[in-house]
Amino acid sequence: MSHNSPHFDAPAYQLRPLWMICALVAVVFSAATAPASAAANPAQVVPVAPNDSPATIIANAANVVPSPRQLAWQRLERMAFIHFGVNTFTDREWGTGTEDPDVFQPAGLNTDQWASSLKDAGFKGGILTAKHHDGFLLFPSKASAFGVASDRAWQNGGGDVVRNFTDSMHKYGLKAGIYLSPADLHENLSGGRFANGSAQKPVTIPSDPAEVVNGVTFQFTSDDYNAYFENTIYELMSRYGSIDEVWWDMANPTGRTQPYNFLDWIKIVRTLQPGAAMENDGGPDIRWIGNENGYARQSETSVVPYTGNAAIAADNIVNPPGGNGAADLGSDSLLSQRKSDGTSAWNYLKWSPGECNGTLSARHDWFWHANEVWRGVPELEDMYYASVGRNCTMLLNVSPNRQGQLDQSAITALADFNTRLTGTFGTNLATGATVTNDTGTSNAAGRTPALALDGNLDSSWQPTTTTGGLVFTLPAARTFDVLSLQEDLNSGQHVQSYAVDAWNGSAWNQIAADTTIGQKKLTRLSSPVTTSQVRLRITGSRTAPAIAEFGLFKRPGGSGQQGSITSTASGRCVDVNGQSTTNGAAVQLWDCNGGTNQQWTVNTDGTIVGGQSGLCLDANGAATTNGTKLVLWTCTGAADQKWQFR
Ligand code: FUL
Repeated sequence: MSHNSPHFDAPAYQLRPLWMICALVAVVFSAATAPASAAANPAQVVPVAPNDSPATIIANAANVVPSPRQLAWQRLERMAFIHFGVNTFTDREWGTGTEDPDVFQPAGLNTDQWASSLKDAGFKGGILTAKHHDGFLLFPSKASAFGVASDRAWQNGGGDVVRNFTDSMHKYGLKAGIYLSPADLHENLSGGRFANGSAQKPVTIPSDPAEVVNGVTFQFTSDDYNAYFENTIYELMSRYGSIDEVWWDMANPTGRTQPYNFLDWIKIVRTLQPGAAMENDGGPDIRWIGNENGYARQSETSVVPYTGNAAIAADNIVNPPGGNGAADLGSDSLLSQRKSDGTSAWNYLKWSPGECNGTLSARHDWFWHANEVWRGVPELEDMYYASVGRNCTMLLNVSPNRQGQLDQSAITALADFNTRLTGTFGTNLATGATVTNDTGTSNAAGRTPALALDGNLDSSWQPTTTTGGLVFTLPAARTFDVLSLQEDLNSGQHVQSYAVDAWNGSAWNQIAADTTIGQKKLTRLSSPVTTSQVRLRITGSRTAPAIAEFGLFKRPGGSGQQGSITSTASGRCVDVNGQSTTNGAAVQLWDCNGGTNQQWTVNTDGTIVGGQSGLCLDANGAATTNGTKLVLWTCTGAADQKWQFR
């Protein structure tokens, strides 16, 4: 199931009048004599002139910076996707649009439980499927009866999941986002408005004067479906307080084409929710990463080249070159690419940060299904390092069940994941270091080395040239196995290559080398390093790099995998009786409660170590017979403390 639909429709605005096409042709023919652009001022969109040299384009790429809403959004790092709707009750991933609204019966709906669980697990907000491809609306709309308003089996048609959701998110201080599928299987039914061939004609949005908020109305030229969709966007953006993200899914299971008036949709959101960041295959604010596994590229850039109209690019959607899944969206060689006539392949460069969506479900389900299996800590941790750790915002899907609640097992999975992250990132082991320029490096005025370790993402160390080094002299020898680097995005994304060295007592020893950084780059070392001096070397950058933060971290429990161990039959957790930390403590099943006596580290040497006690899971008395009890015991390295996962 792909987000990037093969039925991607050309947005209506791409149908340009003849005079514009003539003007474009004229530009192409006069390219050889067209002037190159001057050095760009920092901006979210920087035009590329046909004759700009590769060097000019790369120099200008260094001046592409995030809008304030993009910067705020990138710093969220962890968001939750929440897929909930008729599919939850019909056991489907894609619905049909013919569902009886009465199937939707979340008798125990508890959006406070969603919000509190997400907050406890370190998520900054959530995005709810207000309408998935089936077209069923989770809120009462004046524009369609297909939704909760016709659901006699739940709150007698008076329910509003979007209201419950947004109220709970705001109550817990979390961001609230809305997912809306433009493709609509219900409106695609005979007599429906999707792709019905109706004319684009002048409309006022909202259609119902009673829906007008603060006197804001829009005059658009829309066909039946666009007018319908625009009314729903207006309702969602005007009724529920602050909306922080809007997600338009380009998958289209209808098999038919319908023009999407994106520029008008974007205008409604910008007007009613100026702070909302909008996601689509290509913007306007957020770029879909190109897969649904939650993985970014190793060299993930937020500066992407596009062909299109630079003048409207900040409020427009255009697919990135080669599609969202292309291996390279921002290398110097891609940015420098020429057309066959020798002019630049691109019209503009745009700040276009990636979003990595993936599922908590190990089966890659978006909607809840019976006997759902959640990913364990190792997989979630891998996803985290491949998303947040690669300059991408993680959008992890959780699926409320038919009661309208998150399964306790899902909450436990999220909590375990968060325990692992807080256990790793709770203490920056570089804290307290003396930071100095490396030999041969000097910093720009006021951009001192200490700013790379002040915990402030808006202040940064900057050398005077495109390369340079920083030396961190730690207060004492420290052991770490994760490196963290963050650029100061206020001045863009610049770094192209860097290396990190550890002092081994007599020489610098390189322990990591990588390419881009951006909002955050995390590197897991294959084995822990103990040293009292670490050196960062920026070896390539589009302009003088600006390093906001440097961090050294240690994953708890060695390089082992940490989390709870649950019994599939009972859903209960492997637990240490009475939270004992003494030899001989009994190990048993108990309701999962997030306690450290239910945390285990599974090490590569076969030992399983209790989180609270640090003691090993042990066969009592080293017995080998049926019925032998399991206990905790001081780790001995003996065979009765070694376990194999099959
Ligand atoms: C896809 C959709 O088809 C899936 O159902 C899901 O919503 C996912 C996030 O995007 O394109």
